[in-house]
Amino acid sequence: MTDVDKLVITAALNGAEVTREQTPHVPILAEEIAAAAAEAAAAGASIVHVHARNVDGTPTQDKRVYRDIIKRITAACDVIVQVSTGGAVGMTAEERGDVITLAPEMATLTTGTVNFGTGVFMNEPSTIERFADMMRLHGVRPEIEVFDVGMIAASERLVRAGKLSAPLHFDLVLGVPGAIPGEIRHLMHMISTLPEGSTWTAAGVGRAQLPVATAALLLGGHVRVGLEDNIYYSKGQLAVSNAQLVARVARLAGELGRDIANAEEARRIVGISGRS
Ligand code: KMH
Ligand code: ZN
Repeated sequence: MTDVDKLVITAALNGAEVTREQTPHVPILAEEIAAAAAEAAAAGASIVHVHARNVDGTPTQDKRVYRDIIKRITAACDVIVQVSTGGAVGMTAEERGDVITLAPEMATLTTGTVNFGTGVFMNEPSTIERFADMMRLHGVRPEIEVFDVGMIAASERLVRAGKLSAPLHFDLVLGVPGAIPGEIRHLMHMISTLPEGSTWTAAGVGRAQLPVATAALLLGGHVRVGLEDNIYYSKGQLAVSNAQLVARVARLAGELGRDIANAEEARRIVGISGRS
């Protein structure tokens, strides 16, 4: 198996919206996020997708909090730290984008607006272009976060406009209420519209997490799991950690003969070059 065939597992550790009331296991403080990252990395994750939180658990895009999170994770383990530019529903574009100036290895870039539960995840064309410009300036590898199929075509327009460089790396997110449903037929359709040469990860939300992850494994894609997207291990049973969800994907991959990429291999696979 060559490096490119190996499986990149992303652990979406906490998100912006998951609360301690919903699950006591979601990491909030920087030290908790770093510990969760190290555990997830030991279980097979090579990317951690992180959101910053205030100490009371509310979401923040404060650069100082992200700086602390990145420092602690980097000290704890070798993993790609992918920060969120999505933040939380209702945040301004200005507050969301500031984290890019920290020059993390990777950051999310959503290429369209979508209903997101009871709110609207707003991404105006000017915001998307600005975030893309900032990522290019700071040497940050974008992960194109798509919640519906039109966002894939939007990212191709950004490549044509010189705002993004192909090949792109996508995260296909399925199952957010208001966005593309978490069904395999929709995953197949999304994959069929990806630009030639792209790499892709799939993330199923809620009960779609396990079926979408399994389909991605079979289809040669990469997988994202974690408490941001799904707080349950099985019906009615909370996952006790991000690592538990990662470990299940690693076991499935083992059964299917798919080797797991380490962080260095993952950097090559998703197109991060010359940073470490
Ligand atoms: N919290 C969502 C509104 C991202 O991290 O880039 C957006 C989100 C996507 O989680
Ligand atoms: Zn996120």
